[in-house]
Amino acid sequence: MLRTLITKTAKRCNITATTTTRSFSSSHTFDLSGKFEVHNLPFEEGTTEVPCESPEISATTDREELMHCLREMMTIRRMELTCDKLYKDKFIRGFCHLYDGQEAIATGMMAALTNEDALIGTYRCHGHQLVRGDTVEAILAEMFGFSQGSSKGKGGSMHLYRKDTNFFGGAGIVGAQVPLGAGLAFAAKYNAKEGELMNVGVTMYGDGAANQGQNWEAANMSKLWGLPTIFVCENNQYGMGTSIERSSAITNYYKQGGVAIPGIKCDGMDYLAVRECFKYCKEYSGSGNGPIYVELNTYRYHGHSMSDPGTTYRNRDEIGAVRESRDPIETVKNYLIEAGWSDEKELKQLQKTITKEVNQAAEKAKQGTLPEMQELHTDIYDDGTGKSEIPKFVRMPVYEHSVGV
Ligand SMILES: Cc1ncc(C[n+]2csc(CCOP(=O)(O)OP(=O)(O)O)c2C)c(N)n1
Ligand SMILES: [Mg+2]
Repeated sequence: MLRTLITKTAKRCNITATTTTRSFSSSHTFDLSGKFEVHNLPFEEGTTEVPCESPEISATTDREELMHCLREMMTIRRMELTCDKLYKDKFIRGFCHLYDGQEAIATGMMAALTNEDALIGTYRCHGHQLVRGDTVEAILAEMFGFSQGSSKGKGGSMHLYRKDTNFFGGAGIVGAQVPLGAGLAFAAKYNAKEGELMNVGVTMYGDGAANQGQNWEAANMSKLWGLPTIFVCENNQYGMGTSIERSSAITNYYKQGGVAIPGIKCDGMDYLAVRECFKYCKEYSGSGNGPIYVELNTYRYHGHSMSDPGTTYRNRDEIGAVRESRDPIETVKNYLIEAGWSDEKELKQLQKTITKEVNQAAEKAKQGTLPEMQELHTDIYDDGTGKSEIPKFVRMPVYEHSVGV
């Protein structure tokens, strides 16, 4: 079922990789069977059988695409490890949540979406900001609190945004961004052009937020109004200091739509699987079928935040086993080697280059400056005239209008 729908999507989106001009770089098709589970997807036309649970599917790609995504994922990983060090060295302070382990999600998602598809997510947002077009230098400058940073030094690690590529940011309040994502999907539908695939609103949250009441309110409205909302749970197996089994009565987050909204569970450690999953979802929601749930099965290597060593509620063996068997960067390297498109030597060299680039970006970011005092007020109040003057009273009563004055 999913295979059929994805094949159709692939055709319509014209994603079948073609042979490129480089001698060794023909396309290759990789088997993705076992990487998906589906829930309540529509039946194939003319049939009423239950959709198959473990579809066998495949993905076609080429060297250029895999080298590009590897570079991006390695950059995210190196940036996060640099943050870890800079935090310990007290260059970065306050909240800081790292994304190492989850790189295939940000990268794979963007291989299927465009910057016109609005995206909103959690405080664990460094990777999303990078794939939406920001630089390592600006992201690190933001974490240092410098005015050269992505949010002019006023947001920090949790509040990266990028207006020009429709990334509506990292949100600090667990689950609060989910209804905003439905609002972004509403805007996409409102602005849709007749006969064209709609842009979608992607609203991301962690497993720890999956049982928030507001999620269902947003899902219900999305379904009733036929909004192109993609509800994406990055299930990294843990919330803050606790596991999904201890915090959630139902851990099949892709089934949360019950009979109303379908869902897909996808291997979130595999770039190609994530890409295929989002191609399908974009086609499904963008063509007017309403919302869909996605659960990405992933893992975070670091603790929840920098103040969490991450080893009190899980053990080092478990982390080591994931690194060993499911690491998203190693998975892409293996694809490259399997297709005969690269070798250990080239991949080691790439890693060296990226380490150097990120180190240089960090050094440059350190040269930044703190925001001016007046910046405290800019972008805070919008009076609708473009002047954004701060009113004398924001919350206080107008005394002249008060009875008895
Ligand atoms: C409404 C609310 N409650 C509690 C918190 C504190 N808090 C921050 S992150 C977090 C856990 C979230 O875990 P999850 O959704 O799985 O995301 P992950 O950090 O694993 O990416 C909690 C309880 C918060 N920020 N907001
Ligand atoms: Mg989690």
